Amino acid sequence: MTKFVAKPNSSGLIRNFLAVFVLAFSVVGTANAATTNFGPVYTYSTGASVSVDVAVDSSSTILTGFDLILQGDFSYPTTEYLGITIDGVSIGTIFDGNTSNDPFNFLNDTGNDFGNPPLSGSASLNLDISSLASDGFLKIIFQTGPGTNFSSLGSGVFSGETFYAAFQGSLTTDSISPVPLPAAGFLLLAGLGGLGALRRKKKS
Ligand SMILES: [Ca+2]
Ligand SMILES: [Ca+2]
Ligand SMILES: [Ca+2]
Repeated sequence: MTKFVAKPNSSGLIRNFLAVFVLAFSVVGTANAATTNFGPVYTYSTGASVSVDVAVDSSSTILTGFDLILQGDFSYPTTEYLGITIDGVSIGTIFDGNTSNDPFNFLNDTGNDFGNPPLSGSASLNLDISSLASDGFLKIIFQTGPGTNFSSLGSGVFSGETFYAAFQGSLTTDSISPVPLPAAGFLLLAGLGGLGALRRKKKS
């Protein structure tokens, strides 16, 4: 007889357990995506690097996207290429004709003559930036390859300025809720402890 009485109670316990389980993991999984635009920034000399500080939420943990629009005379893939770093971490080399050493989707990984029309590409990333973003900034550096030879562009499409190369785009970051895993684990344990207490109460 007690066996039959126990059945509805135990299914209630399972429901409670699942509720605590779902709560614990939904707290951990809370994410906050943000996209921040940068540029345009310019270079006025051949072989120069161009840097831009992108303000990001200091609690950002993952860099998930990098959209880039640029104008510059990168028409010789063997000598005219562009290295990209974020806070010193290499993202890859573009316009070197090698699609396997960068995450961007520029067609054939090649630039164009005199930078016209401007080229746009995007990259899906999964870069841990929890330490890089803690100061609230990600510094992008565009480093032109040593063999890059720019021809003067009369005026660019970005602002009418005269420059050798121009860069603009956006970074997309994600931040996981600061609720740490141990806290979620504690919730789970508390839930399980509650179940044990209920069971003991029923037995007595
Ligand atoms: Ca490449
Ligand atoms: Ca930083
Ligand atoms: Ca060139």
